[in-house]
Amino acid sequence: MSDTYTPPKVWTWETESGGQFAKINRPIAGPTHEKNLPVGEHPHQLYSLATPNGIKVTIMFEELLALGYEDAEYDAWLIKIIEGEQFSSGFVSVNPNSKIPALLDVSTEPSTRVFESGAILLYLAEKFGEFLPHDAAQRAECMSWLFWQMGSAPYLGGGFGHFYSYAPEKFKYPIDRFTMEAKRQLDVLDRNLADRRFLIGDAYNIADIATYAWYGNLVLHNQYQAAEFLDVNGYQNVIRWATDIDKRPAVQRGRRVNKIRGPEGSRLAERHNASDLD
Ligand SMILES: N[C@@H](CCC(=O)N[C@@H](CS)C(=O)NCC(=O)O)C(=O)O
Repeated sequence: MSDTYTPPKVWTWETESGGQFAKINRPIAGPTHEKNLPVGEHPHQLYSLATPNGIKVTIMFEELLALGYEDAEYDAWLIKIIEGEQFSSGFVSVNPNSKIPALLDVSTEPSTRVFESGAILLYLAEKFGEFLPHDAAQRAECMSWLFWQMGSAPYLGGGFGHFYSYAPEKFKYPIDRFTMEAKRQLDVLDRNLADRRFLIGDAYNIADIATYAWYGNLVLHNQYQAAEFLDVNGYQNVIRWATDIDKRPAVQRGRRVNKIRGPEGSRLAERHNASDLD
């Protein structure tokens, strides 16, 4: 093996690690600058970006609105993570972990902050009584897949995606390590979906929304330009499930919110009214 590294006794933060996120990565938490977040007129203030974690929440809002819940209206403010906007004092007060998505529900007194995409999905599902089974066994299965997604995707994104796509130099060891895991996860999903339409059976719910945002993107939208490398066609049940979800009007709307890259018509930097998407 070439280019081996002998770690020092104590790691120190000396140089940028390279790569597109090098400028924003820091080994410390907390705000870097004072700036308040904007607040619009709707009950829900979302601070986000259309990454896989971000679109989970915009899809959920659009699904709730599609069901007719007018009080699921939301303002979606753009947070440019590449410019470090997640480190403003305002953002940190909503999410001390400085990562999108972050939600402020201003319809409660006092306002309720929610961070972590899985927690936001659960909060909204409970608030509106939708996309979360009432039956205890079904609910447990839904939670299991939701938490499976939350625990698994960091290996796909922070592991596979980082070393295969973002790292300035490519090394076989981490790419092999995380490709193995990404493919294993796809196989877990594929086997589960062999005899189920959605992750827990016939009903679409927050576990599907969360999991589609990552694994649907991977198999249908060539996330990390890795569809061929991962041979995603080997996971036909995942492709069938993701295609079904991808066609939903609310999913198509939610995917466009806070999106700043891609063809015009596929992106909407901020969303403050339903008509912004029409
Ligand atoms: N577990 C978190 C992960 C959120 C996350 O990693 N967000 C990324 C974008 S997808 C981010 O904000 N990165 C900015 C940073 O790391 O500074 C969640 O699901 O909400």
